[in-house]
Amino acid sequence: MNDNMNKPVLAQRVHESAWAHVSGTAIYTDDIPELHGTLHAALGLSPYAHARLRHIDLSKVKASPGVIAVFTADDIPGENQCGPIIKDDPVLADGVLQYAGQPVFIVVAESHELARKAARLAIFDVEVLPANLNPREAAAQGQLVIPPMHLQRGDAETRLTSAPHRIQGQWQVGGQEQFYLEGQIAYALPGESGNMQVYCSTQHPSEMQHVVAHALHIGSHQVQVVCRRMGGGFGGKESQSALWAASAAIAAARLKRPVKLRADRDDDMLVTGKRHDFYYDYDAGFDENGRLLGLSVQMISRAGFSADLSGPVATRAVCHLDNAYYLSDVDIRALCARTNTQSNTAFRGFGGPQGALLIEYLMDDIARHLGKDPFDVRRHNFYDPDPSQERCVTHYGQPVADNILKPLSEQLYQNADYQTRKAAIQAFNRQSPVLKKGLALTPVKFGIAFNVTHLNQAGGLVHIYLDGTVLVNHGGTEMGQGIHTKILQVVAHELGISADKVHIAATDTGKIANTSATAASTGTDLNGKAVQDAAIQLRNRLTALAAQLSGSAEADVVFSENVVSTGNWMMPFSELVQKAYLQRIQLWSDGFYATPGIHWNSAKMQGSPFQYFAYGAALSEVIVDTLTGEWKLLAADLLYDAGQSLNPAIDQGQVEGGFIQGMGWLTMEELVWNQDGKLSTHAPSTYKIPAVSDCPARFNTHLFNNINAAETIHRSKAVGEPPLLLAFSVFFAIRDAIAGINPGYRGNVPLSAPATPEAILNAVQTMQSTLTQ
Ligand code: MTE
Ligand code: LUZ
Ligand code: MOS
Repeated sequence: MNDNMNKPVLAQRVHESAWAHVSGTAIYTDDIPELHGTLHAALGLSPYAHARLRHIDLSKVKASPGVIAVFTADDIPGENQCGPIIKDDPVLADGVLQYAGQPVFIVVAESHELARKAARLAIFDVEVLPANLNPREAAAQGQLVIPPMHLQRGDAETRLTSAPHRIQGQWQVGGQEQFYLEGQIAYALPGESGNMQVYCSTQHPSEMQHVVAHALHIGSHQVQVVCRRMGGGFGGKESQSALWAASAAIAAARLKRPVKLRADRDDDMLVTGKRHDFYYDYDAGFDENGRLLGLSVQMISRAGFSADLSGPVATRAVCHLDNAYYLSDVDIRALCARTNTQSNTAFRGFGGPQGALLIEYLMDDIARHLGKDPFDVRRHNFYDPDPSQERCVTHYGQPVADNILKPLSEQLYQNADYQTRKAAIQAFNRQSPVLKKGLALTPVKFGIAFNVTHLNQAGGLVHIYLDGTVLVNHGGTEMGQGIHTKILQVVAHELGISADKVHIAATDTGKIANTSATAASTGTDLNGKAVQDAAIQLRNRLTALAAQLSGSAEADVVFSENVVSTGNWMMPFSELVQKAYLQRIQLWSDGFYATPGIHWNSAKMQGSPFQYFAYGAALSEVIVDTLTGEWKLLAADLLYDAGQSLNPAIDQGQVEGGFIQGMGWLTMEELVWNQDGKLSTHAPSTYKIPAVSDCPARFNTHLFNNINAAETIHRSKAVGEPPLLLAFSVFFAIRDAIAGINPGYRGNVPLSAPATPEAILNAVQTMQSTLTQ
């Protein structure tokens, strides 16, 4: 890869930590040298899905070798609470056990191993209560963590009854474990006057600061949270790092010693929430051409025992039910069911994938019902690109003003040879009784901005030192996605200096206050603009000085390649900085950004919640073994709209990674709870995520040539989450292969998601039975 020093932005550049990552020198929270006297904590977990806790006998825990102390809910100095929006999420269970795996006590010992061993020795005296493990049943009983949501436009009921064709049914999609490689971890260091410093692997340092302050009953100004990087977050460290930060801090405050709490994989998976599994009831009416006329949908999500982020996740699901398609007459309900399982949370896409997947399922069914090509039906339902047309406004009232669905998907259709390959697959399937191939081309439209409007703000802080080097702080966190690299590029560009002169400091609540989570794919959009604001202020001050020193107009001053020049006059950037210092010019600046033009009425579910849309399309080709249900992805062609990409190398990595992660969700990752409500898939031995060997032999990723219509940082577009939805093409290619068993069949191919080999085999057998009928 070309490390382009001359062109800091809009150019390929290696990840700022790439060398440290591959050489093992990158410092993660667990690698921070431990202070003398550091103790290690582990959590004691509930063995019951639902029970009243009468008494807990901790004598064996306390007597276990190396144990220093054990803390329960009663020992928390402040609030026993870590719910991000609704306060229904205790740090430690108090009185009632709400899921198997819920933390009940903290044990602190001389070593990590000794703490973990002791944590198993508690004796629970409980009254077992009936556990609700089924989201459909919970919703039917009115067990919801927040009130139901309802979005309505037009008259779905009338359009459904008058439609020439109608399909009704139920479907569901499974959840997904974030499976960040670095597990949850926090290292709490007590300071003087009751202050607390916490190193934590988190997407949301400010939220950790506030949760710790409340738990310790101190002010937020007494808590400092620092995160240099995460080994992945994927949404799982947006709110749910709080439990770990609070527990470590509570123990550290009580013992006045540094305490580290590092979850091992099993505990991490048993304790923390995942992507919500969704349960759908749908009723769709359409015409002969496959155009949707009316749609009524109810979505039930598994919230788990508490609300966490289930509300905004459901809102995003409702707002992405359209994916790329105009919905004239719709009625959508969303229910967040309370179950006695982990509290589900953010996961890449944040409900968007669960909403959009259903409409893609319907597009596929409509095409099969009418005997049409699924991509033809899809493009026939696309939003109208003409902004004066009614068919360009989303069901929540936002016009799709920057619609490039047609040119983008047509480009992929042509370049990836959809027609030729479809014909070749049909020919292959005719002569191949056991192995069947399939393909699918699916589009993506994804709204960019937090759907909670006030979260769309960010801060930056830029320091220029006297040697001309620059230190940058901003509110975003690095989880591997490359935000620090992009931020560094933005600052280097504004100051006309090479990237090696810029360093991005660890994210620190003491540097930038009241930050939003690095989430909703907005990290670079928000923080990039904030640091640009700071850098421009500094450049303006230096420009005035350069104009004065050179006797030329400010408009003629150029900052480029570590030199400041106008006409014949030039001066190294570092020299100009020293001159500025001697003239007592301020050499550091803050910056701020708030996304303009967005608004949202949550009661009506109407507004313009997104700043713009990101688009993409994918064509996947698979082969399925109809005797075993095994399958393989043969080829994937991905096209993604990153606007003017700040860094095409990083964006390509995000597109490929998101796609493979989405493929894992829809085809191999399966969460299973046993009849007692214990998650039995809590380690890689039983929970299968995609590996390198699952990448297709033909794997083409391209960025669509586009410029963001919205005025974003260098007109780039967000890239973190939307590519996950490109994996829909894999699921529907598998469905297409199964349909190949009986090409004349005009019904629903009954494939459930995830399409594991078992699910595929079930669908194959059902399809085979249609042959003999
Ligand atoms: N990429 C890597 N390597 N690791 C991650 O944890 N998280 C994803 C995405 N890409 C993630 C990732 C999620 S869920 C989000 S919201 C975005 O990155 C957040 O970063 P951004 O806003 O800077 O794109
Ligand atoms: N909204 C959203 C949110 O669209 N994405 C998020 O990650 C999020 N997180 C918290 C609250 N609202
Ligand atoms: Mo990403 S799910 O918004 O952290």
